[in-house]
Amino acid sequence: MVNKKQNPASAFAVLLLIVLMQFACTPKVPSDLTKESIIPKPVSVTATGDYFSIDEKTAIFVQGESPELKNIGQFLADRLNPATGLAIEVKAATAEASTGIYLTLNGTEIKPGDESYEIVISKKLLKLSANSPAGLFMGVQTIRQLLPAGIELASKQEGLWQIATGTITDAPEYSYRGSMLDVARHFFGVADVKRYIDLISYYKMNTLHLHLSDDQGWRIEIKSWPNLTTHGGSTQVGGKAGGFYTQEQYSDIVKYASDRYVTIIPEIDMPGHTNAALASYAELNCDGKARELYTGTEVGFSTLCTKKDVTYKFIDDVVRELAALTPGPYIHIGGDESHATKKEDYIPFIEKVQDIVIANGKLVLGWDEISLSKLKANSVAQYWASAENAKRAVAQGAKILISPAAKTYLDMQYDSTTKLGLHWAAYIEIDSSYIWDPATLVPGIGKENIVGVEAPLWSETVTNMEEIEYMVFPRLPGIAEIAWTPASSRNWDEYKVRLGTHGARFTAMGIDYYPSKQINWAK
Ligand code: NGO
Repeated sequence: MVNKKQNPASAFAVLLLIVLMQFACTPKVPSDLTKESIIPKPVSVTATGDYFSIDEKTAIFVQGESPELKNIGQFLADRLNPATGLAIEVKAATAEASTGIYLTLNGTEIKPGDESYEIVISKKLLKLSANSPAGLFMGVQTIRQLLPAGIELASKQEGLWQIATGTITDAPEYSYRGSMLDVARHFFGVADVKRYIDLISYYKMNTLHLHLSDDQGWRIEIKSWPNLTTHGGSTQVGGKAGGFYTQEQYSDIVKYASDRYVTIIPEIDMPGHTNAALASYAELNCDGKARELYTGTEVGFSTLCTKKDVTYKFIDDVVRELAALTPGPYIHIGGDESHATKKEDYIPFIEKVQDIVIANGKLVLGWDEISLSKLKANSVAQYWASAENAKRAVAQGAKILISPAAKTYLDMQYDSTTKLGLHWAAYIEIDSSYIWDPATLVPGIGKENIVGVEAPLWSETVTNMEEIEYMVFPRLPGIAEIAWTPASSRNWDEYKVRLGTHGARFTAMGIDYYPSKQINWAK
């Protein structure tokens, strides 16, 4: 037997190699919470340099027996279980939890509209607290973004599920943060709308405005005027079959949204953009003759007959049925581009419709043209094109929803090579859609006049979910951040790095996004 003499130098090299290999094989441990790429950017993040692990011992504890809190806990468990392969359970906690994930309300008084939250992460406990269930939900969306992108995949992934320790304190700048989906030009079914709700709420948007009627289609069942959908909903741009939501389907969308703390705002556009209604009921036309269905993309040729009593009976029926389906405060009455309505008819029409909406227990939201009429102080004008209109609304004491076409219209092309979309307002690349501040956009309209920010997606050119996603991502996360994060904490050079890391999240979520060259995308 040969007694091999150990060479101390080679023994040291082997040892070093073992140590290095271990280091290389250990997945990267997150240890600095301030380096996480959270969108929208939270108000404050501090780090304590350690990490919290989700593993087979982890449970989600929710304070007390509240079914609403349990649902939020279950929402989180359902997001964590597929990729981790764990079976994390949601348990009612009678006392403050000391390990695992703990969801709790502060104090005894719930403040319903308060979306602020705090997450305190230590080695053994991740504690999420808020003043309302909505705040807890916002915090849950942050927790998802603190884990590796693979957490969004539907099947079990190998890996360690760790979150850096520290504290996140957060609250939104604006209370209305939303997007609009035009389901009238092209119809999108319930499953697509639900996915859209999931995608916008991931970025803490809390409002989805549905553009339910236009020249090309009427998309919501109105039981007292059934032809609106059977005839008026039968087609869409391009001439293919359209579609509509039954009231039961619509309520299902409203409930799905509300479980994600998203309010649905229904829009019935009038007096213009009404060809589908005018084709469905002859009596809504001044000449008493029904119009042909329309499948083109021109605007500004149709108008309800503002002088007939039946028009207001029609509107009252529609608003009453819609209000009954709508837990949110607003009914959107459109009011844009009524080029076929005389101004002297338009002005009293909008005032009458405003009264009808209020009599049905709701508040008015309308495109900025409605400021030509006398607005109630609790009505809201949606600024899309005319600063003059928006200023006139503010002068009347009304509030503004900020949706400038040249910044927030998600149907605008990224550049001249984009295959979908329009460019009448601008080409909007990612930097342009991010670098602006709602509170300084229009001189004379400040934060105190603004309810929030909305990014509309019009669908003249957009026909399916992949196309929706391509136009909406990656601009929507930036608009969501503009609405959530104060302008003083936002900076394009820093944001574009954070957005780049979300490329891996988009991929994991199956989002078909526009891979802008302005961003260095994580795969
Ligand atoms: C305009 C018009 C819509 C178009 C959209 C296309 C408003 C408020 N009215 O915005 O009918 O679909 O542009 O970008």
